[in-house]
Amino acid sequence: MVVSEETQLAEVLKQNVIKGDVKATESCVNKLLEMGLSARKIFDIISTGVLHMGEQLSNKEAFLPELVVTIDAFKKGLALIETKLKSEPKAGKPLRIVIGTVEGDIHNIGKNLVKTMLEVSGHDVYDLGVDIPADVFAAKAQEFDADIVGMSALVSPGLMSLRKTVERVRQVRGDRTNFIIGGYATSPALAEELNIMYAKDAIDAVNKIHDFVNRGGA
Ligand code: B12
Repeated sequence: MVVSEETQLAEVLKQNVIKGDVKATESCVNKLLEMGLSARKIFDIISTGVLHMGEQLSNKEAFLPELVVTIDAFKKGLALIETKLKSEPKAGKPLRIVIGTVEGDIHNIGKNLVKTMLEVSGHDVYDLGVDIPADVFAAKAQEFDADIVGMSALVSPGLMSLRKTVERVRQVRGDRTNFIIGGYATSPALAEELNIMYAKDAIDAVNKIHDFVNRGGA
């Protein structure tokens, strides 16, 4: 099988992001742009690098400092394609999404990645930040006229707040707002129980929201 120069370079780019090699990441991104690869495809490659490192961290095959340098390389690569990304045509209907990490939880790396992925997919995202009480989610969902509220929950005590947020937002918004959850403390079973969406990672989040739109949601 002949592997194209583009495919080889894409793999090298992914590895450079994983290693957190900023200079090599920037050089690969520039080369791929010169070769005519779309900003969206380059974004997918650099994101895969971060997701890979995220998985390694979860499996205890890597440590937090390694993820930090990976994210730095990702951000530097992203900066080179950001303008082009925004101007490329997007697939599907854009939604209004409020995202945040639930009360009692300060983890934000995964949430930030999901936010970036949703934004580059054309959605209008309002990021509340971390440790967000249910009432704040509900007020912002109403003010922003959100189609979707996205909640990140990595610590188990945060699940009480997640449930409360679903309740509060439903009180204010009825069925005009749907939900998507993710993070270590969440699960497909919890999502099923609450009749909301679950995403295992940022790519899955974009796909689930795309499916939601195609099913006629929002
Ligand atoms: C990094 C980390 C930290 C960092 C956080 C830095 C930061 N700015 O976020 C620091 C060191 C500060 C930290 C602190 C703590 N942590 Co911590 N932390 C982690 C660790 C190792 C990795 C998380 C991470 O960033 N992964 C990389 C990202 C890319 O992956 P991700 O988070 O899974 O996100 C992806 C998906 O989950 C999904 N997703 C995530 N959010 C969302 C949201 C939406 C809307 C959607 C659709 C999808 C989605 O998409 C993301 C991108 O692909 C996890 C271990 C783990 N397995 O998760 C423990 C972990 C979450 N931490 C844990 C704990 C206990 C703590 C502390 C309480 C420790 C302490 N005693 O102080 C404190 C938290 C205090 C608090 N109240 O929040 C536990 C939680 C256990 C539990 N069941 O409660 C874990 C699971 C470690 C463990 N195995 O014990 N932590």
